[in-house]
Amino acid sequence: MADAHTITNEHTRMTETHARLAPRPGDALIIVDVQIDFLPGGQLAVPAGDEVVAVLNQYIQRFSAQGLPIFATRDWHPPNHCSFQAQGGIWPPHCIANSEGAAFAPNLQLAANATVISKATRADKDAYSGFEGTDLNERLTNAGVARVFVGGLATDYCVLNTVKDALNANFEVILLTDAIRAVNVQPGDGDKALDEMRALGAKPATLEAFAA
Ligand code: VGL
Ligand code: ZN
Repeated sequence: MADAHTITNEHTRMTETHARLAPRPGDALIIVDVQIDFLPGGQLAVPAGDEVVAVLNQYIQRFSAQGLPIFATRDWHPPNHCSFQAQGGIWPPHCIANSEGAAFAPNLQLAANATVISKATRADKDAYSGFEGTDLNERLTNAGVARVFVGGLATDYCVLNTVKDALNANFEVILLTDAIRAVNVQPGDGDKALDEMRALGAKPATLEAFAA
């Protein structure tokens, strides 16, 4: 029947898709700001932000198993940071360096070999991107990375800006859409950020594309 042929083609196409997305040398995982203050109950809670953790743990497993580099950025502010309302900023105090709220989500299974990148550490400057004011670009380049897989919090701020900087630095970007959540200060901000990242060349993918 005609179906057999269709199934064969479909199978071939699926296999190719999986092969294309299987992590390989030159890939790195970037986990953005999965910190207690951004989870429900935290100082700047991202709705359903906790849902990214289990998914990210699966990506971490894949990358670790293949010995591929993993980077975890963290928002790491001084107590008088300019982004806080008391200093005229728009945010409640959050992710104060060394505070409990600044710690990574306790159930995030960060591999021992993960590299932590602290950002927005200066009182007078905010930095939504993991590349801004850090050595992330240099570290990726030194590790021979060409393609980055990005997930974490929040879609409309730190994920968006990290992805834009990665693309500007000529990394290929796979956006892990099942491992991001938005703050949505304005309704639709998360969807707008997704559209913008796609338009700039980030390629969306989910765990399904990684199935063995
Ligand atoms: C973030 C707001 C303020 C983020 C950081 O990680 O997305 N959002 N600081
Ligand atoms: Zn912040």
